[in-house]
Amino acid sequence: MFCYQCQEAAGCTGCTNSGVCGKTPDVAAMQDLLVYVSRGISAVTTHLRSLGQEISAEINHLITVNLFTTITNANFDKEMIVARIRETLDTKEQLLKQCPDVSALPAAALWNGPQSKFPVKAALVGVLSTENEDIRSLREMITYGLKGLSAYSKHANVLMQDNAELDAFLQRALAATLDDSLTVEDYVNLTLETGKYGVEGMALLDAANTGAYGHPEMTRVNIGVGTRPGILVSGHDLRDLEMLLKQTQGTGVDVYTHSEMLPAHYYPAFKKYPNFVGNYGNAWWKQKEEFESFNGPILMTTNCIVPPRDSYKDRLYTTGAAGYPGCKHIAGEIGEEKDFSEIIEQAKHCAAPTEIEQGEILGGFAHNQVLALADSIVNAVKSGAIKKFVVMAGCDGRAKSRNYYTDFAKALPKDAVILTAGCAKYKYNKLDLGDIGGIPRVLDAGQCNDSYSLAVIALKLKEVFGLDDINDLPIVYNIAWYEQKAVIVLLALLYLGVKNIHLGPTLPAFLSPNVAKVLVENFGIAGIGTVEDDLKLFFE
Ligand code: SF4
Ligand code: SF3
Repeated sequence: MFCYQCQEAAGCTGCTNSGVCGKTPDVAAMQDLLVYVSRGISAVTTHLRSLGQEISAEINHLITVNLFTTITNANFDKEMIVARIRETLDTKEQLLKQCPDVSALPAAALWNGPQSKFPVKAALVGVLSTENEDIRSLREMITYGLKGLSAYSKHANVLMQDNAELDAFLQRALAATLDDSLTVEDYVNLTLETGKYGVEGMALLDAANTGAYGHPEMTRVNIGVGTRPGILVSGHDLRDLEMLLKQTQGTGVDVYTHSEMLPAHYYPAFKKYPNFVGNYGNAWWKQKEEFESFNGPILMTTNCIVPPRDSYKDRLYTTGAAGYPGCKHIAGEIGEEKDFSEIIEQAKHCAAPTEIEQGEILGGFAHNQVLALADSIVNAVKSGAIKKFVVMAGCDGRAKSRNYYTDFAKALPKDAVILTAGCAKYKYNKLDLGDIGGIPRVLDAGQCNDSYSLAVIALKLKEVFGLDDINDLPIVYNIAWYEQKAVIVLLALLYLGVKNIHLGPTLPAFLSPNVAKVLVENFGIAGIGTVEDDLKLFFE
C-alpha cells in the first residue's frame, strides 16, 4: 500500500505497511480502486454532459459518497468498499451504453472486472501509478480536495440541497486526474478551480444547515453529564443527529455530542430537545478512553473513527459513509428516515456516562452571530482593543507536536482574538482565555466546514473597513490540518486570495518539492516554527 493523504502519513512521507490510522493494506487497496472507478465513471458522466445529456442526482450522490468513503478514518470496512466498487462499475456500464462513441474515453472509464480481479487491478492504479512526482502531487491534492468537497456536498444532499453545477465540476476535475495530456500549469489552475467550488460547496452546506436548523447563536454547552444513560453522537452529519433526537424523545435516554458534533448545540432547532444534554470529551483521537467511559452506545456519522477496543466495540455503530468491520451499520439513503431503535434499546441497558469533566464551552460564532456583533467588533478594532484576529481553524490530531497550538493560544497577546472552526479548537477551547470588552477571545464558528463562516466574516470586515485586499485585514492564518476536509478548506482560502497561511503541524507529504515551491512563491504558504518565533513573525 501507499497512502499519503493525511497529516499523520508515516515518516511524513507515506504509509506503506499499514496506516498510522489503522487502515490495513487490503482496505487501502480497495479504497484506491474505489477512487479509480470513481474517476472512470466521472470521465463517462463528463463525456455525456458534453453531449448535452443530464446526469441524475443518484449518480452524482454515488460518486460523492464514494469519495467520502475514502476519507481518512471514515470507513475501514472492506466489504462495504467492495460493494461500492461493484455498484459503480454496474452503473458505469449502463452509462456507457448511452455513449455513441467511447474511443476517446480513458482506460479507467472502460475497465470492468469481477471481484476476484479487484486486488490485482488495485495494485496497478494507486497513488504511485503516476510516475511524475509533480503531476502526482497535483493530481492527489485535487483528489483530496474533492474528497473534502464530497463530504460537505453529502451533508447538504441529506438536507435535500443539491448543486448540479458543483457535481459536474467535481466529476470533470476527477476525470481530469486521468488525463495524461494535462501539464503542471493545467493542474495548478484546476487546483484553484477546486478551491472555487470548495467555497460553493461550503456555502451550499451553510445554507442547508441554517435553512433546516436556524442560524448558530452564542451558546454555552455543558461538558458534564446527567444521571440517565446516553447515546454519544460523533462525526459531522446534523441530519442523523436530528433523527436520533426525535427518536429518543420519551425513551429515558439522553443524547451527547462528541468531537465535531459539538457545534450542533449552537443551532436553535436542536435546543428544543430536553434530552440533548451536552458535549462529552474532546477531539476524535481521544475516543478510545472517552468511548470506554461514556458507557453507552456511540453513533459515528462520519470520520473520525479510531479502530475500537473490544471493550466497547459492541457499542459502536456507524451510518452513512462511515463503516467499521464488526460494528453494526445503520442503513438509510437520502430522504429516508433511519431506524435508530436498536441503539436506543441498547442504551437503556447501559450505565450513565462516567463524568470526566465539568463546566461549559462557549461557541456559536458563525457568520450570522458575528455579524450581529459587528458594531462592537469594529469598534474594538478601531479603538485598538483588538489588534489582531488569528484564524486557528482545522483539525486536531494525536501528534505531540500539536501541543504547539495550545501553547500558541496561551501565549497570544491579550488583544488578539482566535477565530476557529473544526476539531482543532479542542487544543484551546477549554482554556480560560477571557474576553475583550465582552467579545470572547475564542470565537468558535462550528465544524470544519464552518470555516466558510470565517471567510464570510473576513469579507464583511474588508467591506466595513473599505479595504481592496483581504490580506490588508488584521487577520493572520495559523491553520492545523489532518484529513482531506482541511485540504478543501485550504484550497477555498487560496481561491479567495488569502496569502501567507501557516499550515501545521507539518506540511502535507503529498506536496512534491516543486509543488510546495509554487505554493510558497505564489501564496506565501509556510509551515510552523516555535511558538516564540511564530509570535514574533505574526505580531511584530
Ligand atoms: Fe497513513 Fe493517513 Fe493514509 Fe491512514 S490516511 S494510511 S494514516 S496517510
Ligand atoms: Fe476533525 Fe476528523 Fe478534521 Fe471536521 S473530526 S475536523 S480531523
